[in-house]
Amino acid sequence: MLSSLVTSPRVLETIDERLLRCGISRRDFVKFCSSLMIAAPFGLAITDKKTPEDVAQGLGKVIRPPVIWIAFQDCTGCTETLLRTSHPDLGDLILNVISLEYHETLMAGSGKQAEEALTEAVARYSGKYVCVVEGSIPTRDKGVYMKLAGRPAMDVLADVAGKAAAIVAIGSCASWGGIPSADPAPTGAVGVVDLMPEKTIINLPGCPPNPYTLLGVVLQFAESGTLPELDAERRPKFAYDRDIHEHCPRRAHFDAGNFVKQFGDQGHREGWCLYEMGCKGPDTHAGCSTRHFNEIPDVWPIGIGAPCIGCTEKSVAFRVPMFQVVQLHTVAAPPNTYAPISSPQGTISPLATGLVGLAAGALAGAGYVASRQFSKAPRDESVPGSGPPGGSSTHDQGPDTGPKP
Ligand code: FSX
Ligand code: SF4
Ligand code: F3S
Repeated sequence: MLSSLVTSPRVLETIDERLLRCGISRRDFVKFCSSLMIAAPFGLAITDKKTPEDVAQGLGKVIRPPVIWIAFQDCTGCTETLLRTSHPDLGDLILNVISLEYHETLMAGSGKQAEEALTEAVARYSGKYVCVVEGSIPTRDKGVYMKLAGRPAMDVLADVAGKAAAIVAIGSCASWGGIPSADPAPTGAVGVVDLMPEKTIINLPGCPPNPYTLLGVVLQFAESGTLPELDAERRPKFAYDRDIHEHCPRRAHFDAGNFVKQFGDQGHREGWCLYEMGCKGPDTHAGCSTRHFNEIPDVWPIGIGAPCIGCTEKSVAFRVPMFQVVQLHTVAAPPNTYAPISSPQGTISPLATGLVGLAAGALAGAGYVASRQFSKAPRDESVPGSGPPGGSSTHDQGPDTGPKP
């Protein structure tokens, strides 16, 4: 992979020229294009109503977009997500499709040599490159908490991102501060948009985000000079327009009222809904439920049995406690108690008639319980299911047997 950084020629090549020079087969490139289409199925000009071969043909003629990647307060997970593909060849291919001019984690040079490489790349492609920013920027005490070559991160950002044609803030840290901005935010960490709101910035939050979203945005920009449609948080709609809950494989369990009550319990082992364990899926816009990580089916938080923490949402991740149950805004809370599907048959007697009356009463009672199920939480009567699992919420009170006196 490092070869991609070391052997960048002075004149930018088309993607086809580069792939030919590096001996990458057409077949591999077409496979890559189909992955791109699966990951970005809606709204991308480059993938709209085309076959993978069409996309490969169009993209092959595109000049490899110069990308300068700078990193601040982060865990490097955003870089890892780009390269940690299940097939090493794919990571290599990604670095051949874009022209990565500077990336301090991946490049061989360091110190003065690396600084010169950055200065040179910014000067050579000024106004033409895509600047990818990873990590949040410390602002407290004049940004003294992070310096690169003696300059505060804020100054490096202003210089490098300031001369870019477009800026991609990759990850939640660069989008809005992420983990470093969690209370008490000791470094005054913020996202790129907080420091340069007037610039062309696309936010790709996620901790980490899906790498194909980055590739989709960068390649569309390189091909047509356009950007995908963005939402109010400057996230591309094609990747963030639905919530996790809408397409979650555990949704049937949510609707049926099958909730995990405790990590490791029978429901957890059987893949039941993680709502009561604090899953933020109903409040989180992201494509993870349909586009998993590392190209491995089921590799995503809920897929491996962990609740979604809402990592793409500025107001949720690292703000709302991880196991706190969220309010439901768009869907009705399912009941934990259902009316029986079949009822006993037999001759009708005055006693049975009386029982029917009782059953009707019980059903009405069950409906009442269901409607009250999520409003019995200790903290806020109006918040469905609020209160941490394991606390005094409904699920640790044993089976519901009807309205309590
Ligand atoms: Fe932040 Fe990226 Fe989370 Fe880490 O570097 S978005 S901490 S996964 O990786 O910036
Ligand atoms: Fe899936 Fe979470 Fe919704 Fe349950 S609450 S269906 S686990 S997204
Ligand atoms: Fe993040 Fe939730 Fe997806 S935690 S990775 S948005 S499942």
